Amino acid sequence: MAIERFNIIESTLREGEQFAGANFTTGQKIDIAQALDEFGVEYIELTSPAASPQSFRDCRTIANLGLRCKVVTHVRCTLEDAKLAVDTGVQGIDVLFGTSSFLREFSHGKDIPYIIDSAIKVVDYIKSQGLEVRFSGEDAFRSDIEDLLQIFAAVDQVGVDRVGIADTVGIATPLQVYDLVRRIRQVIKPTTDIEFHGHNDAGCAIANSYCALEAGATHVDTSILGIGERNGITPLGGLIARLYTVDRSLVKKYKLEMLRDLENMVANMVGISIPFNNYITGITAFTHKAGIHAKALLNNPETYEAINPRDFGLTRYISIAHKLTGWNAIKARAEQLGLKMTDQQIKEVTAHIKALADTRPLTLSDVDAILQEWTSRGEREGEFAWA
Ligand code: HCA
Ligand code: CU
Repeated sequence: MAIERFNIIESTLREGEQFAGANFTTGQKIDIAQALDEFGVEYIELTSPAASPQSFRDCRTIANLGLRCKVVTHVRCTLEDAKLAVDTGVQGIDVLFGTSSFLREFSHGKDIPYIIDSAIKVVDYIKSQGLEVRFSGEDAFRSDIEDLLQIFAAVDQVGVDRVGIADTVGIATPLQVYDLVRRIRQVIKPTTDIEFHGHNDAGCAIANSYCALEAGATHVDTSILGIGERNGITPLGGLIARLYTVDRSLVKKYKLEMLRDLENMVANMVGISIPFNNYITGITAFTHKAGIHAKALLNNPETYEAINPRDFGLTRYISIAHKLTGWNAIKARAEQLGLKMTDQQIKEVTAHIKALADTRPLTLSDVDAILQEWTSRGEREGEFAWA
């Protein structure tokens, strides 16, 4: 199914606060909220105001910044939490109840009729306050599907805006996500939205989020660099990469050139560095190495690039200082340095560079120096050439 509309619920300030290294100050939260708003996410989700007195104050502060995006907060499914959330001035509330047998047995100990009853009361109350409300089943993929559908149908009846499924322990597969979203679609009104929240324990968070959208989900949760409980959730940049490579127009509503700065900012705040293989912003994400790749890339970058680095304000690199290099790349570098060399000379110097790289690691400066030296040698020889 083609993705027609979707919204990102950016949860760096909620799920991301649950990351082991995160301890955001109020100022840092404001910086993150403003940057995400400028980037263009549709929602930002904040830690429950019931979590601590400072969480309540921060929630109120951010809800009143006058951001363009919707500011929502996350709460347990109780009237007390919902009232506290309303008092902060947020525009929407994301309500959560554990629906899996694990959570029902080892966490809150409540049965399905009790869950339905509380869900209806809380959703009703939030709607009566004129706020947007979402009801989500925690650990949905280890919940009984019939139970889940029954709960969603019940909250749909009382006007919930969105139902959500959380892959809390990161076990779902893309096909399971697809199937569950389709089944939910059948029991709720066509106008009710569906949200997916996916953990990355088994490396499927991005694929699962994408499949949820393909199945008709309308909202996906992300965090910057994927930070969250354990190894986190769907990373904002990864979801963007997934959508961009399907259809660039899906992500043109975001300020893509801000992505790297956003990630650097949060990485610094939580004391991590951006992995080398990160989607789009990893240090090698646009570095091309093998001679064959470099040659084709010089003719047309799309040959080996699904993502144009310039759309993200980034640069591509061609790595030439190694044994896999090729003469086309070396020629391009010589031209860039303004050196005049014949194709024959380029081929000879390339052979020399490859042989040298077999004996020791080379840097770009080494290659540049070799090219300079080769050219001047050629010129000297030229001086003494006899006609
Ligand atoms: C958690 C809760 C949650 C909630 C997701 C949601 C999850 O484990 O702390 O509200 O949709 O993964 O179940 O993040
Ligand atoms: Cu989560």
